[in-house]
Amino acid sequence: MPRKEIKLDHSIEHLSILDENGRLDQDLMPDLSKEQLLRFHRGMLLARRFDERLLLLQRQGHIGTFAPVKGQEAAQIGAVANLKAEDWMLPAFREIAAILWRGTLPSALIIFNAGYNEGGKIPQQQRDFPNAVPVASQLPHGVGIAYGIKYRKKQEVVLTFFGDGATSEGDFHEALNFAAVFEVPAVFICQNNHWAISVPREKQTKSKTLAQKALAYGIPGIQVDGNDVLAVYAATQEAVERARSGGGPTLIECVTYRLTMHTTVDDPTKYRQEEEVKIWEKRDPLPRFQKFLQEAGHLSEKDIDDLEKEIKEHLDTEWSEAQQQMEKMGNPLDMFEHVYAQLPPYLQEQKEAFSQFIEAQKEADHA
Ligand SMILES: Cc1ncc(C[n+]2csc(CCOP(=O)(O)OP(=O)(O)O)c2C)c(N)n1
Repeated sequence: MPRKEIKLDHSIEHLSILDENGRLDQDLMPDLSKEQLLRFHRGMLLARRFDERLLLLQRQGHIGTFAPVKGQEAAQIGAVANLKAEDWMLPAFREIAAILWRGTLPSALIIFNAGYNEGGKIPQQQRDFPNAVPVASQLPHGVGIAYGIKYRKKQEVVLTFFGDGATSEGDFHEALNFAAVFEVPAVFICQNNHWAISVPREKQTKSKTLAQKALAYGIPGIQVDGNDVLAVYAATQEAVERARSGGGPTLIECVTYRLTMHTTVDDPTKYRQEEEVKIWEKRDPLPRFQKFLQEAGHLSEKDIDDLEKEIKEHLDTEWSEAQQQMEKMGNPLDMFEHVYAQLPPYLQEQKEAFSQFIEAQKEADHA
């Protein structure tokens, strides 16, 4: 038999609505009220300021390591703003903006990052999953939930966040394949921030885009400017509507950039060039959106100043609240709680040994 061609009629769309200078493509503008636009702005600014506060707290030794969101606020707010309370959100470990948007308090995130279990407790009615630290593990979890939603004939949607590095994991491919075959209501948001710790996007995949990986699974995929909150919102809105109406999953690649370190234990100057960061600083999603809002007459300098003040006060209060709560926590023996109703003998032994160690330390401190 001769070789023959199987023609594949595919291409990938790239969507951008606000350019780098905050200028709008009117034809593509999603239908959003002034109030909604201002909520996006507040969500992005709150995440930016909270991220900065977490970095200070980490540098002062109040909390442990965390993964900063700086630069990726638009990708997260634009996506999650499409969810209803009954929808599900599964974050990776950099989703500070999305988590705050869904209603988690800054104090809870501070407590979580200070190492207390209590900070990771999600209220019963809030359909968010805890941070997924194993890269891409949240994708099969999300698809499992989405399968359950379909099975029960509910109208809910599952949105999962992950990075460019996650697309190299088996979990990513299994999740997309399953989601596609069973047409589950899942939206996959890939934040292509160009780096997976020290591995650049070019070394992650030979594919031209990450969005095109959708084609292999037979689902819609789109690449958007991930620093443009309106483009992310519009693409996710389409995907969420499709998922809710039985149209199955979508992969969205948000092209963005991690402006600071991978986590607070990492030094990006060891592996990336300062010039690259400078280029992306010019594409920062926050000033770009502010410019647009100001030019549209929705936001004045004074409004920004007032909001900055309000956010600072809010974060001060949340930090005091977190401190007060943490004073009542912090028994190191808590790590033995909440997994087993009855501790297995080897853990019981460890607990007793650790308890004796703590007592001995206390006595040594007093001596
Ligand atoms: C399964 C697994 N392998 C390796 C790691 C170590 N690790 C932590 S973050 C990270 C890079 C993740 O990059 P990406 O998915 O692009 O997300 P980003 O951190 O850029 O937001 C790696 C390899 C891990 N946490 N889990």
